[in-house]
Amino acid sequence: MSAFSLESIKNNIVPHKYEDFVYAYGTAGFRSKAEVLDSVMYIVGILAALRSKKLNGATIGVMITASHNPEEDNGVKLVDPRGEMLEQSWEGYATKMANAKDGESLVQAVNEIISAQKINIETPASVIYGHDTRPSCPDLVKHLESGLQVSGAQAKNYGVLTTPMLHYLVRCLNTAGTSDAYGEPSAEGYYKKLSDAYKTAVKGYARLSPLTVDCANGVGAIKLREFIQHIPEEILATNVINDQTTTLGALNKNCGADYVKTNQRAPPTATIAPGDRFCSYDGDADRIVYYYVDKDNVFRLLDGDKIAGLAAMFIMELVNDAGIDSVKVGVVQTAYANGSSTRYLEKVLKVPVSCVATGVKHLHHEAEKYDIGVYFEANGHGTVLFSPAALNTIKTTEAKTPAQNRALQQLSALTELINQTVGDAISDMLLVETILTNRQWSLDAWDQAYTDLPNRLVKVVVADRTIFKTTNAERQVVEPAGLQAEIDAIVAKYSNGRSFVRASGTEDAVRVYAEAASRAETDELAYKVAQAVYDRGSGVGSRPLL
Ligand code: G16
Repeated sequence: MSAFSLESIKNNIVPHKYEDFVYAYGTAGFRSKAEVLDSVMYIVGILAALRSKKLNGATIGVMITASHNPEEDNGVKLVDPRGEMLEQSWEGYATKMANAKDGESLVQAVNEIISAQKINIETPASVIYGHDTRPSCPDLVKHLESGLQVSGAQAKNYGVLTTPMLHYLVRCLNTAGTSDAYGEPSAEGYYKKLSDAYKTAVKGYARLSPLTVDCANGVGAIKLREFIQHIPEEILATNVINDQTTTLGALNKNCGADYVKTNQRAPPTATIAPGDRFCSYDGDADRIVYYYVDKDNVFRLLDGDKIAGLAAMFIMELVNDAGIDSVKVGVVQTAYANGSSTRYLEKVLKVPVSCVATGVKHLHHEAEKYDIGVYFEANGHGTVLFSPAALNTIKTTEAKTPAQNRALQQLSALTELINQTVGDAISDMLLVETILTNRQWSLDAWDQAYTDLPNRLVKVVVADRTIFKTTNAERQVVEPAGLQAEIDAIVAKYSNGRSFVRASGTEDAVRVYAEAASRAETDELAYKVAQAVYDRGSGVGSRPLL
């Protein structure tokens, strides 16, 4: 390990691939075509070391992944000490460093951070990192390592990991030996924690029929296979599909959670019949959606909204049965949440619901405001957070009846089974399976909670997506001027119509969401709004047509 050296930082700078490419730390860190990321990896190594130094040497995580994006993309994000996303105020530093084109300006950006954050560069730095199965990862890792090296960070490579496993490891390392210890900082520790909790949570109930898991040809296939070694088949039966992690071009291609959610259909590789149970992970296994076909072979999606409803319902009942009504449950959604799901949560479950901007970091922070905060994006990204006070109540309440005792035990198992650092496909799958097993519900029974309004997502490519500015948790567009009034006028023509547009933080596109009373109306609404976006945003390629 070498020492932090501004001279080395300057001399080892990795040149930018294209002079005019502008980098931005977005919804989930830096994301773009892998070929432009060498220089970014180098500066992320330095930034991670600075972040660790700022936090007195706490371990910082770096994950190299582009998650649901195509295989040729890649990305990188930083994980803060408790396993949460990088503190937002540091995103600007990341962007500034990434856009420094020569050694001098990079050193200047680094010096600005050191002085603004009053960092003592003598403080040791600790960083761990991992990556998904993308072919571009090994080269990108080398550039990251070079950045860590010039910053004198103590670094450890955990190799191929799911994103949520990296978040878990960071939290474990930083809480080891404290009363808050999160678990054993290893893949084995993660598997054991989750599998032990699952065995407790389903004890005494008959196992459900096998669950087919589409792993998007990504890292989830490798890690799920390792994980299920820890649970006997009599307790959980899974069948892994789309596990071609070494086939070039296969990652996220016509499979995975994003494909299923966006296209509202099963992957073509899945043979699905009435009564079958399916779910899909995304490329780095931090999202999950469930689905089935009904008796008429019609595809039915159980997305993040449905998972939030199921989790909130179950947890609220357990809180009630445990007699700990002082523990308040809340749900956090984004504008993408189906209108029916919000109505179900507010009117049927009578649970408070907040709406925030897209991005797990926004949902996570909002969920921390509740004793038990359930947060899910409609795309299947989410988890449940238990506040320290809620954990303490669950741990210390003395049961007066066997039913109360059982509810407390179940809640306690959930606190172990749920990855509280970030959305986690494996952990969320166990949460859903726990609830369905406790209820002995089929996917169809779960789906009865409410009926989704038909909805549609359309991507529009425009000359410059950054001109699209939104407000009110992304539900209204402020710029380009006049676009919101046009959307309002279009929406007014459809019963139960709702639509909004926002620039993606992970892809070069503007996203259009629409929902309405019928499928035909929804599709028409989505395309009319997409055309308005294309016209006012200098659309690229052909104008969207239904
Ligand atoms: C990331 C974020 C999610 C977000 C998704 C799409 O997911 O972590 O919070 O919903 O991107 O974001 P956008 O609409 O801005 O492109 P993932 O699974 O790709 O990491």
